[in-house]
Amino acid sequence: MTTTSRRLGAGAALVFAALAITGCAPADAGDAAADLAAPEVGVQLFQLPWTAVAEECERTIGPAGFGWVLVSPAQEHILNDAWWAAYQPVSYRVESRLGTREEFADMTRRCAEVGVDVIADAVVNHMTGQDAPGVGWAGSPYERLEYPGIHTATDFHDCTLTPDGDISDYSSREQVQECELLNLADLDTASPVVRDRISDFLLDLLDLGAAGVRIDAAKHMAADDVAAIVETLPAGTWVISEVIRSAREPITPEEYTGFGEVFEFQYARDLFPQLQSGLLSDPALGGARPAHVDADAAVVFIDNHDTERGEADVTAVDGLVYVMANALMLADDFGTPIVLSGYAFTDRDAGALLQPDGRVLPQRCDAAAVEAALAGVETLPAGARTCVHAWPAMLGMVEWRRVAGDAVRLPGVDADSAYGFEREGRAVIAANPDDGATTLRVPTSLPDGRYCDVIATGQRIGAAGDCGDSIVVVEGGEAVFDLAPWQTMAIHQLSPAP
Ligand code: ARE
Ligand code: CA
Repeated sequence: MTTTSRRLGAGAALVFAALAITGCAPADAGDAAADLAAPEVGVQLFQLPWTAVAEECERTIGPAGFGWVLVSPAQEHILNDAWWAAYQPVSYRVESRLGTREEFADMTRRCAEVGVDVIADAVVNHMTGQDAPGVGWAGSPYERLEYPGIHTATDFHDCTLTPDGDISDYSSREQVQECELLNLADLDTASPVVRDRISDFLLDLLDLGAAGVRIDAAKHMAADDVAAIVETLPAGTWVISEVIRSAREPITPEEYTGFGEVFEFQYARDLFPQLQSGLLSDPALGGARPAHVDADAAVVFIDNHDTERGEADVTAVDGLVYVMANALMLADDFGTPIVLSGYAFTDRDAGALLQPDGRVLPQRCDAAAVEAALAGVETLPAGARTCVHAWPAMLGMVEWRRVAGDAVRLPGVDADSAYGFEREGRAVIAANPDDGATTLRVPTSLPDGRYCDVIATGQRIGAAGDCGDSIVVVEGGEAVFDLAPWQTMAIHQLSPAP
């Protein structure tokens, strides 16, 4: 078992609980900040260059209290402007459109300095999906099943189960794991030579300062193969496997939880129908989740770079609904959440904006960029960053989650369309997935008073300014939320209005 122990620091949570019992927590927000639960929320910085990731860590992500970033693949890739070129590795050199090896190492160091781990996306199930010979970003030549000095034909599966060797039937375990995903040359991960090569690569990423890896297309490798590779990594390495759950398929995410965590795709799928029907309720959002991997193994998200371009019913272009979905996830007590921060697009294949030399343009999520995104992601020019991680709502909810710590999630209440719940004694959230305004009263043990809504105003701890009209009143054991259509509001112990 090499899973990490990096999640919510139990010690920090206990100190916080003691503070809360004295009843003086809201009084001195400055002191209390030290007692927040450990950073736990991640950000997927899709196709952002290493230099820009480092800056974002220092300027926004670290100070906001996020714990980790997931970056796009670092390997040398095919020459093609589409974003997905990154998922067709030509070699294991850390040299790509996103940056050099030195820049990668500098990024992990700078992020670590502000308390942010970097998780590298590792493409190890396959190499390129090209039938014609070519040359990679860093100059490495390749042809079909031949990667000089790296892999030769015997390192790959030779699938004869389908006419063209591509996966055609996901109900066949053998096809999914030994045939080609989208024509991508499928490595024989049972081979010791191949395993060693992959292991060396992952160790190199760790040497360069990555705290862990996302295993791309893990479903397409037998869990035993992935386990054998993971076993060669130092204890404590964080491993997150991408195994897209499907009730119609034999390979399950559960097979991959013995050596790490998995992305739980079912989490968002369960939430979307509730948002669309305007009827949020506990069964999908709280309590036991028989349809999900165990909370300890689950990395949860509203969308990722694939589902944003595919199955996700709610994405950044949906504004308030997207805020609601992410806020409910961040308020939840299930799994390790990650927020997606990518760029605007109309064409699914469109890559990030490039500089004349072909490198990805390092964009910054400064105040102007955030403001532009808040005005509506669908109005951004293609390629402009969505900066979701820097939206006030996300910043406010990251803090909300750290204040909530390990407090119990109490059963939700609803009235009309609105729904809300408390993390016992620490924090309350309410959402109104409907076209009409409404008022929701959520029972709470927060002291009576006026609280700032952190969804509207962002982080409150240490904030000097007032929060205008974005106020929720707690009186007589109830938090009274006046909710506009599709509004989400959230308050916590350390967000009393000044
Ligand atoms: C591109 C072209 C293809 C071409 C190929 C080779 O689009 O037409 O054949 O290149 O030249 C990404 C892009 C692909 C891209 C690929 C390689 O999404 O479009 O192909 O890079 O450049 C399955 C896998 C899952 C995978 C998804 C996309 O199980 O692992 O498909 N996700 C990861 C990454 C992707 C990436 C790859 C893997 C490849 O996150 O970004 O692809 O490295 C059901 C099943 C799922 C299945 C899903 C979609 O839900 O349950 O298992 O996901 O359908 O088919
Ligand atoms: Ca495979």
